[in-house]
Amino acid sequence: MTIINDRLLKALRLEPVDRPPVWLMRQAGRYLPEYLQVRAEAGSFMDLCRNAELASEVAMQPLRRYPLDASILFSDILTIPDAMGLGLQFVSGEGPVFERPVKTLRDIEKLPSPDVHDELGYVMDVVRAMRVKIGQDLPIIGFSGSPWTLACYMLEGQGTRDFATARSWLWRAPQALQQLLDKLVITVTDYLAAQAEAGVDVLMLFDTWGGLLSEAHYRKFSLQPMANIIAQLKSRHGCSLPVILFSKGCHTQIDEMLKSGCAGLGVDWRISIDAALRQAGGRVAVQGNLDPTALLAEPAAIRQIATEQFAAAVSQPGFIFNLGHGIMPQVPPDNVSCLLDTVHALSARQ
Ligand code: 1CP
Repeated sequence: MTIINDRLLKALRLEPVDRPPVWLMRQAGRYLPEYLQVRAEAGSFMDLCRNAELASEVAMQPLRRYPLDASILFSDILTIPDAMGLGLQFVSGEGPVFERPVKTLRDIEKLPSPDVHDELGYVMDVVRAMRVKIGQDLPIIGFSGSPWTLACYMLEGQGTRDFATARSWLWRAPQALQQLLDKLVITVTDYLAAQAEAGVDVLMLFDTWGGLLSEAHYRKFSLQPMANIIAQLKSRHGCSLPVILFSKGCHTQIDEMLKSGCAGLGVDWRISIDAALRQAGGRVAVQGNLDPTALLAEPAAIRQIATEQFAAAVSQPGFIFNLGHGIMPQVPPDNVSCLLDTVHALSARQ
């Protein structure tokens, strides 16, 4: 079945588009009052993720407000460690916490490789419910955390500023860490393939904490596992959906990322969008990269930033307009309208 608005799919194939596709990381979420209402109705955040009707509803909310060119599965990256038995809790005001973090090599050896259809079937139910609501109008982006980013939370037990405990494994027990990453490669691959079967059109790997690593460690412990996933999606599952690879804080590694087999690279604001596009050199699409704090500015400043970003990138093939990280909960929804209206007005003038 073909998708009616196929700008994102075309950009990922580096084909010409009438205007760049636009979507925003974390476009569904706490900055929207209607999201907070549905979350309250669901009970906890995980109850929301497990409820296909409500999760598909919150995925639709930004599409009703804004002219977006893609939807994204409503779920979280931490569903995989939860399915591996770590016991995920969202403590209000503190974010995710695992009841049983990975502490020893024995814990890694004991970690089950979950059957994603059994343990994570609720995620595939959300994909199918989203497809019913979206029809063929827009592509749906499925996603997973990268093995390294998932390992960060599994070893740390929660989000922290510098993930020092997780990083200490790089030095204390690199082989055990590798064993954990190898297990995660298998589960992430199965999980993304199951999302593809359920009907998503694009896959994205969120490697939020790749930028905590040295260049050499990034290549070995973050990028290589992601490249393995991309290769195994094809070889083990015959899945050839485009994969967007987003390693936050890793723009010095773009040349290495180009070898991963990805169709698109997400970049943050530490590199200018034209430099990132130039470096990608028409080999992969580039998605990004406005600093999300720009959405806390006055409308005039938002218009100016968006205009500069757009002018720098619009003429290059494979440009996907996005933020360099997720929308923050304190962003006024009107500022998101201001950003998107500006981008659309600029597109119309092309
Ligand atoms: O309180 C609430 O209502 C929960 C807030 C929330 C939401 C809306 C969390 C908890 N996760 C999500 C949804 C989510 N998470 C999506 C789908 C929504 C969309 O994009 O429209 C996606 C793609 C994610 C991915 C995610 N979760 C990442 C990778 C991207 C990133 O932002 O860096 C990470 C690191 C997480 C972990 C996580 N889940 C939730 C929080 C608050 C966090 C961050 C924890 C930390 O600070 O370390």
